[in-house]
Amino acid sequence: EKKTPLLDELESGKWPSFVTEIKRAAVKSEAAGELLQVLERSYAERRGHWKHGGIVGVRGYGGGVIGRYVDEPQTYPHVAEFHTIRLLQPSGWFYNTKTLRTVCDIWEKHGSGLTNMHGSTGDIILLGCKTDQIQPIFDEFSEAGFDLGGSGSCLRTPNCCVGPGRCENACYDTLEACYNITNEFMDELHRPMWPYKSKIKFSGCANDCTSSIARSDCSVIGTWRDTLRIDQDAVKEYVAKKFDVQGMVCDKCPTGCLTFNADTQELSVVGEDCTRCMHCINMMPKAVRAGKEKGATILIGGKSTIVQSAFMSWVIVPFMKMETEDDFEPFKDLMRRIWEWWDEHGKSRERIGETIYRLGMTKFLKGIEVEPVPQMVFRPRANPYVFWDQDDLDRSGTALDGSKL
Ligand code: SRM
Ligand code: SF4
Repeated sequence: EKKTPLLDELESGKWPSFVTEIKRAAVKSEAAGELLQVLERSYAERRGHWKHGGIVGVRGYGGGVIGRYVDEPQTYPHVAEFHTIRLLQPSGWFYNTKTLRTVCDIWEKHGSGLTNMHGSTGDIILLGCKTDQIQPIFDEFSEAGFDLGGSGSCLRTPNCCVGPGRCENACYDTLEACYNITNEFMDELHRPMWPYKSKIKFSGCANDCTSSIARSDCSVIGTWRDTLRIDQDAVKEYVAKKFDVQGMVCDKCPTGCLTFNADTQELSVVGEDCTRCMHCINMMPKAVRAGKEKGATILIGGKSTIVQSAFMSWVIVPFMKMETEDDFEPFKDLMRRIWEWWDEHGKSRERIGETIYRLGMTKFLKGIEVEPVPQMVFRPRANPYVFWDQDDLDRSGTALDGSKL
């Protein structure tokens, strides 16, 4: 057994270590053993030894498998081909042990036995197999009820927060939405045909547990359109426990729409000023709840750094109902229009946010037939998408509410 002093350092802390796990796998798998050697060498030389190769995949699919080769196959023959397979996640990553055993059994039979549960897009990631094993692996996973996830210039595996599975904050059923919408767009997921990748993430509320706003081209974030519900008896219980309602909640509300009356110990909200940020609910979950009319806000354009820079997604539909299967239809239609516009106008390797950035929001909104609304921008009165009618102005050209234009 060869020594791996640098990797061993990563086993010394108190946290679980991927090195320990790969060493365990190496008892059975020569590929896992060589993987440790390649990694140790990369750490010593400070350079990677992996490269992309030719296109590898399964019949009828364009994505789901990432070709990986080591750059010195003669030194590391067992990882000369070390391809990654992506499998579609079950919504919220719920499994029973039988299913997990099935995944591991198929993978140990044909691949390295190493998994990455889960990749940060959401897939079940199976690390390391040879080219001639890809089709048999896929066939067995198909039999077991699995399908490939996304890779390449296609829709990537949609992802959701655990939502109503375990969380009382969820404003819509993220698990159902993710499952239903993934099934609808299987073709877009498996057949790369766009300028670049496109991701959808479903978060049940503005806590955004999937970080969709920074990590997906389309964020579907749960919200409500009526007013926060406040249980005044529960507010009094917080006060009795010396919780600082004024300092911790009202003073930190980003729009200053909450008022706490210290005499009556009542909390009140100006509903139309609330941006549904979740701060008060997070701080006082027993006293403050979302409204009753729940749905989702649709945002577009989030992504990582390549081409322009990292973008956060921004609002294009302030509120969409998401209660029943029928409610998903307008969302699906919207996605089709968005992808069609991007496919027509986007340059190669440009994410949708970058195409919008280059051509302008006005063109984008026209292209996808969505009316501009004030929620799309940070300060509606200083934005280029909201136009004032003469009726909105007095004779001096000042808006009727007195604000400067
Ligand atoms: Fe990624 C490229 C792995 C999630 C942004 N990503 C790659 C490549 C192809 C780079 C490479 O050649 O080494 C990696 C393939 C590795 C392989 O052999 O499998 C790679 N990305 C991963 C995974 C496996 C990391 C992980 O272990 O979690 C994640 C996918 C697993 C899964 O399907 O679940 C993974 N990549 C992400 C995320 C996070 C997310 O999806 O939530 C991002 C940021 C969000 C975004 O999409 O912008 C991300 N990966 C990128 C980018 C930059 C894209 C951009 O527009 O700026 C690249 C570069 C590229 O595509 O050339 C990239
Ligand atoms: Fe719960 Fe909101 Fe997090 Fe989803 S995003 S798990 S609904 S707190």
